[in-house]
Amino acid sequence: MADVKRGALRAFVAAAVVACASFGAHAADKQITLGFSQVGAESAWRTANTESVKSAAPAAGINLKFADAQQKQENQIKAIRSYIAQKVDVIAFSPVVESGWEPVLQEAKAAKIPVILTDRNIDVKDTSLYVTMIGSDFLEEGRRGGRWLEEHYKDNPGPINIVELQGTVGSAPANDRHAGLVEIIQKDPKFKIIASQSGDFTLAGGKQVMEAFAKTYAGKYNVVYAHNDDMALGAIQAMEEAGVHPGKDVQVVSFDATHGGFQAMVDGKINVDVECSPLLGPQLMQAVKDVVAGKELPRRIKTEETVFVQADAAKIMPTRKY
Ligand code: GZL
Repeated sequence: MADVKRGALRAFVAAAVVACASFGAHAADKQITLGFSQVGAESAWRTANTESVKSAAPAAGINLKFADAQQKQENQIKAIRSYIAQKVDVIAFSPVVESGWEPVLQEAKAAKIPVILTDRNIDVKDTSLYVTMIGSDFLEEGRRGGRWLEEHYKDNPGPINIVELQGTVGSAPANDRHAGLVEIIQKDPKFKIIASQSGDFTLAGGKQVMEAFAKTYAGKYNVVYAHNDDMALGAIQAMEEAGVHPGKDVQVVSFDATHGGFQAMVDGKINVDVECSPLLGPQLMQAVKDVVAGKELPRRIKTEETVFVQADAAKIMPTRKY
């Protein structure tokens, strides 16, 4: 009888050890499941970003659950809660705005599910709520736009009046592309932002805002500073309908350097396009694998980017990936 009891005890202990080993940790041979919440499909940049994430997951052997939030924070929060309930291995998301994430990220932390930010950052006191942020430095992007204006107008006494098409209100790229511009131009009083309004990163939004600006500030603005190519392309349509020649009568500064932005530079309608790479998928999948493997990750993984000007656009355009 004692042997039977010893055998049952040994079997129980072995089962308990296996169970403990896999609780919270990830059995080496089990496929990783990643829950990803995407902002939406508001721009060409976002489409390229989604494609990068969706193609990188299978290439990395990762099972991807993907949700499009139609640019609504409540939809992102719902998706994250759903991933927690499904007990995914890792959650990643591109936060539509910077604030309002503590409650749901506390729930992910309590569920021991690591969170990775991609593309946009969040404003939280407890930075343990996410493992790392993979994406661009929007403040530097804004500075790059400002420095181009500084150089372009260095021999012009001004005044140089700027109308600004801002991205989604409260989003990191909108906040920082504005702040980076201001950091540079505030050094020279000839520059003045005479109007700023959000076009929500969409072509329609950019056109609508620019139609109003073109009326209110007809003949009084020198620069359109658009936080992304989609809004710049909408603004170009509005300016042309108002009889203005974008890229000539008015300098157009844009961000993303998408195919549409490059084409507009080739057509002489955008003067400078500050690159912001959407191709974050491979870096994200590597970070997911590293987190699951228990590796230490840097708090910030920055994407390397540059600035493209009209004169180089035709030569470079065939080499672009998005
Ligand atoms: C930037 C990204 C922005 C792009 C827009 O990383 O969050 O959102 O600049 C996109 O085109 O809509």
